[in-house]
Amino acid sequence: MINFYLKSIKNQPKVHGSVCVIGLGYIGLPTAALLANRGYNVIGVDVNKKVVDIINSGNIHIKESGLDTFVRAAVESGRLKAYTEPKEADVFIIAVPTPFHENGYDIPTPNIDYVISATKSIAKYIKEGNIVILESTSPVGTTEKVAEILAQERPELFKTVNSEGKKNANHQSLIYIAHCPERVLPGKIMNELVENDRIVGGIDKISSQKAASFYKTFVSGEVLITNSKTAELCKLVENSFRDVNIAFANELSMICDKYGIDVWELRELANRHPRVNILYPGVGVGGHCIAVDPWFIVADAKKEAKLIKTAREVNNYKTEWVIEKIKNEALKFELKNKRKPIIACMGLAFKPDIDDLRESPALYITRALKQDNLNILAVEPNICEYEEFEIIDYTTAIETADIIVFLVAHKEFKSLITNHQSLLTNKQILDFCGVTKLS
Ligand code: SAJ
Repeated sequence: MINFYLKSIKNQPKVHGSVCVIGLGYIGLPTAALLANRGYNVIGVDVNKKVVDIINSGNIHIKESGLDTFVRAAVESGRLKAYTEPKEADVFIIAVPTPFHENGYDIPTPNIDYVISATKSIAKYIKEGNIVILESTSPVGTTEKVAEILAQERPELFKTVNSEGKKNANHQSLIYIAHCPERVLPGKIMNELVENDRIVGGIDKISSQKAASFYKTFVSGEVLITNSKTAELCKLVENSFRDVNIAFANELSMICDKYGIDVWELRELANRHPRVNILYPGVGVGGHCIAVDPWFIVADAKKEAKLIKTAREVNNYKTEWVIEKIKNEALKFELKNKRKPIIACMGLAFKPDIDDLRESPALYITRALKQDNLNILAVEPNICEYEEFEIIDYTTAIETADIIVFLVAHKEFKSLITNHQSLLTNKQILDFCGVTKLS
């Protein structure tokens, strides 16, 4: 796909203009590289000088399939240059993190300080006719906040004008501001940036249209127009939908355990109903999106978002439940064998077949077991080294361990089950991710 996209660009209509991308992380850098390969002159901005230097040398500071090829091509073409300060451009894209506030809140509450400072940082470079797009996942109302800040910093760009440019009550600004949430799946970012449908919500109709025209120059999916608040909530709802459905699967797994029922068999059978589609239970929900975004709704709609909040709690509880299960099995082993077991923790990443450890429940579990003085062997086939644990090759770990705990359904583990069953004979297996059940 990547080489195909790079080659196919030559046949696409030429684009003109420049784009300034603020924040060169998991979304900003792939977007900047894609736009540069599409033909835009891209100014990539990051506050971290190290990141800027790495990118300008044609390299990358994050891992994502195909990203290295895109960035190298973009930098070599001279159309992607990174800086620590913004510059003038036709389009500004804000793709900075929106973490939680550190403390002082009973419910995890989004902190939009980076969005605010990014907005302030571009204010002096914005000119009449520019498009400002917020891509960061944001609580409802953030795009309007961006507009407010720009109006304070550059009031002359917010003169009330009508189509003839004369003062009237339409309150249109001379720039266009919209939210276009990123919706790409880590591991498939380069494909999904191009192929996914995009939602574009402007602070007014003309902003939506202008921003949508820009996305149509590099997105092959549909570009759908709405207002900024709907676009903001749409992104949060997509991830909450998934979280709620995973919570259902996780809750089922605990109910099944109580009755000694195999949840994987139950799931298969229930999913034969034409209108049932239960997701996979696991060790909890990780990554920087699904475990985070639902709180953006709950923090602001405390009374209304009861189901969304409960789903978050169920998914978090599932991780603690897994830890307790493993500890109980370790204790039983110790009572029987008069020594502590060696436990192989199979998988550290937050989901199968990636090396991303962000908010990973598998990593959290492995850490918790180690802190409880259990003998653990950390296995992660997608990572060679990790500061906290020695990473052990999975065949060695299986040979050495007494208890094998499958935390992530990596393809290596599935093939181990299929092709090397004998290695697992006489081992106690705890499978929390269905690796022994899924083909
Ligand atoms: N998981 C389960 N059971 C399942 C599916 C997933 O336990 O049946 C777990 C995974 O193991 C992982 C977590 O959920 O720990 C999240 O993984 P994921 O693959 O569902 O999603 P992410 O976090 O990698 O990416 C999501 C995507 N959102 C949706 O699918 C609705 C992606 O499209 C978003 O762009 C991304 O969040 C984001 O950036 O918001």
